[in-house]
Amino acid sequence: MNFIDDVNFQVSAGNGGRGCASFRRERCIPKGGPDGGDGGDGGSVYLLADAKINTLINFRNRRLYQAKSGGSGMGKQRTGKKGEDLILQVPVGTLVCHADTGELLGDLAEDQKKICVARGGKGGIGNIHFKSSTNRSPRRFTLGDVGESRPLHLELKLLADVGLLGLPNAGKSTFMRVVSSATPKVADYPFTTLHPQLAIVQVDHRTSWVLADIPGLIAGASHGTGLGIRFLRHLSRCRLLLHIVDANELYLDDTLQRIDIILQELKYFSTDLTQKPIWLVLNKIELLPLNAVEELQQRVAQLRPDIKHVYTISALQRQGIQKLCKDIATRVSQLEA
Ligand SMILES: Nc1nc2c(ncn2[C@@H]2O[C@H](COP(=O)(O)OP(=O)(O)OP(=O)(O)O)[C@@H](O)[C@H]2O)c(=O)[nH]1
Ligand SMILES: [Mg+2]
Repeated sequence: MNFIDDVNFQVSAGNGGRGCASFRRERCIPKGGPDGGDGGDGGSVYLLADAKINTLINFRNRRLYQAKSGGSGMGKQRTGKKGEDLILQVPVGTLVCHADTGELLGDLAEDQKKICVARGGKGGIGNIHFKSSTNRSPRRFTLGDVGESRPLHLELKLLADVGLLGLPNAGKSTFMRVVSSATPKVADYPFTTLHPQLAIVQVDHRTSWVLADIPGLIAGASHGTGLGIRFLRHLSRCRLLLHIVDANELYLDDTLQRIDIILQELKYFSTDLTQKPIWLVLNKIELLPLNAVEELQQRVAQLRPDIKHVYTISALQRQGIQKLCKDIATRVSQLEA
């Protein structure tokens, strides 16, 4: 498994270094006065979104990430060294929550967005700052502040405009291959796709949209059958869902039950997903006998008048692809606006 989309770990910022109590001691300068410097600030822990990363797998094995503490202040008014910050790179689309309270701390939805998840402690104050007219030789100094520490829960929700849904073998990954330069694995057996993948679909030189392919769903997925429905979370930010159905199999069984299996699982996962526009895409139409495509379209229109958008394509033979991609681009830009 090289794709991980949720992890828990603790982050601890560095403590501030302690301030110094010291006095200037030099030949011919008696009572040189206090010269203890401040402690250095502790390093903070940051999360940085990086478009080159697409999984949280790097966080799988470690429970604690700690930034460096600040150095102690020293004599001759020298300030302690600042503790180094710790910057953890995460995929774009990572949601950051407090693991215990569930409070949302940030949404790293853009490349290079950075948030501080644990602030370093401030350095302590050296005795030089406590000098006053009534106390010329203070021995006072302060310890540095303790750095922040908190348990985090990171959850990746991929950022795509359009998400693919469907039973295994419907041709989702084939569709992705045909419309983009991505090369997801395609094969004639169920669950070829084991984790989500993103690709950019370039419609013309000015228009593009992002497509997400996720593993196929089967009946009972919401109860853990097959690969379950956990990957559906990656569709939660999509504007439009494409429900890909094997037209040949849909044609052979008289009911439209295949369509409902997916919609049912979607409902189990969250009603938010069922509120999204869902377009039905009947794939593999080149396998159907003559006139059967029309017959199937009529059957869908009759039995499921609620499905407003029905497209017929053959991903393998690239039929109907261009029109579908253009329509998607138009719809995505409308939904964006
Ligand atoms: N005849 C025909 N076969 C197709 C078409 N599109 C896909 N296939 C075949 O259907 C099989 C499954 O395709 P995939 O793209 O792997 O299907 P998937 O929906 O991604 O499947 P999972 O990843 O298992 O969920 C492959 O053998 C493809 O070659 C099509 O338009 N016509
Ligand atoms: Mg696939």
